Amino acid sequence: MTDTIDEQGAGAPAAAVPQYTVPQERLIVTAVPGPKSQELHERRRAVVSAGVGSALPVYIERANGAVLVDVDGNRFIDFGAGIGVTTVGHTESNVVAAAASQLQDVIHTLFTVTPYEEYVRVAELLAEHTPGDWAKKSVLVNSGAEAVENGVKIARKHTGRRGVAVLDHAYHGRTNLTMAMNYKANPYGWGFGPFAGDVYHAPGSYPYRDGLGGVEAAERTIDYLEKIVGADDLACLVVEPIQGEGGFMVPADGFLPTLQGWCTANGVVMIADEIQSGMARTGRYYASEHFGWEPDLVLSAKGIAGGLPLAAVTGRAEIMDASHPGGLGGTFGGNPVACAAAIAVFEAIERDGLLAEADRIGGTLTAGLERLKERYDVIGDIRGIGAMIAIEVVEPGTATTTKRPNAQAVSALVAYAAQHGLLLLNAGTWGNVLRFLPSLAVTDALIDDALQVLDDGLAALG
Ligand code: PLZ
Repeated sequence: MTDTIDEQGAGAPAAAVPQYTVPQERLIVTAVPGPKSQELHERRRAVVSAGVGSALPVYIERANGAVLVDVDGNRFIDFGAGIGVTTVGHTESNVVAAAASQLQDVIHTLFTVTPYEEYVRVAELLAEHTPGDWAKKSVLVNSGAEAVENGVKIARKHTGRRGVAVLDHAYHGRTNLTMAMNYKANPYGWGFGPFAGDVYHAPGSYPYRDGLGGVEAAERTIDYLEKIVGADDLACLVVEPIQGEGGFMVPADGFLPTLQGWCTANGVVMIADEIQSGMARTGRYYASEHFGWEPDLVLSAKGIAGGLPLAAVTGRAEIMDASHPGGLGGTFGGNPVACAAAIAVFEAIERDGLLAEADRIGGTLTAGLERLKERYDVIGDIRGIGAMIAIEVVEPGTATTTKRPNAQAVSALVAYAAQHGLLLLNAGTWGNVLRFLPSLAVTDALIDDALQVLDDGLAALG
C-alpha cells in the first residue's frame, strides 16, 4: 500500500492500489485547535465528563488512510491510529463495504440468543492466526478490558485458583479488575478503589533500564512469583509481549518462552495481552511470534475490526471450554457488524500484504530515528517492531548513564508536532516515551515528512 492516487503511474498494478478519499498529506490552515474545534470544545465542556480527556482536542470530521481531517480543514498525519486501532487504515474501503452490507442484513440478535455465521467465522480466523498449532476456541466481547476480564475468568475456572500475576509497567484496562492489574495508579486507578484482590505485580524485562538478558529477567520474575506470590494459588500470568502504555518495551530474547515454560510446569495459564501489539501491527499477526512464544490464551482487540468495537479471548480449547455453558457472554459481544468488519480486516491483511507493510514501516521509521539519535542526545533508546516503534526520551547527557526520564521534552514534542499537522502519542511510566503507531496504510513519504516534523521539534527544544 505505497501508492496514493497521485502516484499511480502506468506501471502500477491493476489491483490492490488504494484509492484514498482524503489526500495523504498534512495541511495546517488554522491555529491548532482551530475556531470550530474550540467551539465544539466549549459545548463538550458543558456535557462531557471532565474525567474523559482528549490528547489533542481537534474535532475530527473525516479520516482516511493515515490522515485525519478536522472540522477546520486541518489535515493531520495520524501516528496514533486511535491507539493502534485503525491498523488497516482509516475507513478502509473493504471494511466499510463489509460493515455497510452487514448493516442491511442483521445488526443485532445477540449470539447467546440466536447465533449467526460471522461470529463463527471470526473465531475460525482467530484459531488459524493466533500462535500455537493446537485446537483453539474463542469468546468475542466488546473491549480490550473485557477480553482481559474474560481471560482471567476462564483461567480461574480452568485452574480452580484465584491469583492473577502481571508485570511492572503493564496496562490492561479501566474496569475494576484491570485497574488493579495496571502498574500506574495515576491516572488509571487514582481514587477509584477499592480494587479487586489477588492481583500480584512482578518485575518484567526492560532491557534499556535493567540490562538483563531474557532468561535472567525471567528468573527474576519467577523468583518473585515463587517467593512472594506462591505458584500453587496462581491462576494466570498476563503479559503484553511488547508493553504498550508502559512504553513499548521489547523484552530480551528468551524472557517470554522461559516464563511460558515455568507457567506450564506449574499449571499456570499464561495469557498474552496482544490488544495493542496484535493484528499485524508488528509484521506478524501476533507479536508473540517474534519471541517464539506460544501463549495458552491470546487477547485481541483494537485493530481487529478496523475501528469497530470487538475483542476476543482465543486459546487452547480445553482451557476455553472450562466455563460451564452460560458462564460467558454479554449483550453486544461479537456484534455482527463488528464481526463483518473483522473478517474484512483479516482479508485485507492477506490481500494487501500488510504484514510486509508493517516491516517496511518499521524499517523506514527506525532508520530515520537512528539518524535523529545521532544528532539529539535526548533520544535514549529506539525500540519496537514493525509499526509499533517508540523512542525513550531522557535528560540531555544521561542516555547511557542515569537515563533520567524527560517527560517535559516528550510533551513539548507532542505539542510541536500537533501544531505542525502530526498526531503523536506519548507513553511510558514516566511519560517519557514517544510512540509511533501509524496505520499500515502510511506511505514512506508520509513517514519521512513526519520524521522531518520531529527533527524540527527536537531542534526547537533548544
Ligand atoms: N490491554 C495492552 O493497550 C488499551 C488505552 C486508552 P480497551 N490501551 C489504550 C485509554 O486511555 O483508555 C489496552 C491495551 C492493552 C488492554 C487495553 C484495554 O483495552 O479496549 O481500552 O478496554
